[in-house]
Amino acid sequence: MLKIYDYKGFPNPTRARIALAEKGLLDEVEFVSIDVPNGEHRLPTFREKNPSATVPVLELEDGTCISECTAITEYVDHLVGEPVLTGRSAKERAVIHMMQRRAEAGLLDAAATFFHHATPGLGPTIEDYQNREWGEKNRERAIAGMRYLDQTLAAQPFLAGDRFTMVDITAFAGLAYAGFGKIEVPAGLDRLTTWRERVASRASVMRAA
Ligand SMILES: N[C@@H](CCC(=O)N[C@@H](CS)C(=O)NCC(=O)O)C(=O)O
Repeated sequence: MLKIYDYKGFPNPTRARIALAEKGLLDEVEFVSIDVPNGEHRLPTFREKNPSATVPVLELEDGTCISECTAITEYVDHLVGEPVLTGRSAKERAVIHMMQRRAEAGLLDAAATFFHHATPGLGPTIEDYQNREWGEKNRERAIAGMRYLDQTLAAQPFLAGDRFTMVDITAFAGLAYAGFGKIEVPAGLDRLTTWRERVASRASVMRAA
């Protein structure tokens, strides 16, 4: 059986759970909880699975460990058919990966950096280095990311085009991370707000989040 090491409710673990739920695989996976707030992910036993010491990690039956939500999503997307989250044609796959990186770097990672550097984050044991100025800079980056994604939705219903993809999962988790740090979505980003409501009402998201 596939295993996922994660911490339920945290934004990146939620990405993997939504991808699994979209593919109808949520019940095919054994979830192992890693106590991130108390630093279990930094122990040598966990670093053997993921040297970056982050969750989620997918462990295959042969013991291969896959970290990074994009990689986990690629894996589960190739296991079973619909819906396709990472694209079919060369063009679709390229656009999805481009937009995925924009949503990740420009929103999710920026919001995470704000949370870890400019707020108490996960507490003094985990936040052993904080740079408030860098954290604050990343609040601006996250808000710029929101504005960019809002603009993208002027021309299309989902962030990589006509269909729901892993980009939507990443950006949805990015907004959740922004919420953790109390970064508000600026007023007037109505496309982003209605897109978020649409994504939140998907059965997969309701099951996974
Ligand atoms: N790029 C990674 C990010 C994973 C990540 O940062 N996960 C957070 C939980 S949401 C974590 O494990 N944080 C541990 C820490 O900050 O020490 C991915 O896509 O999986």
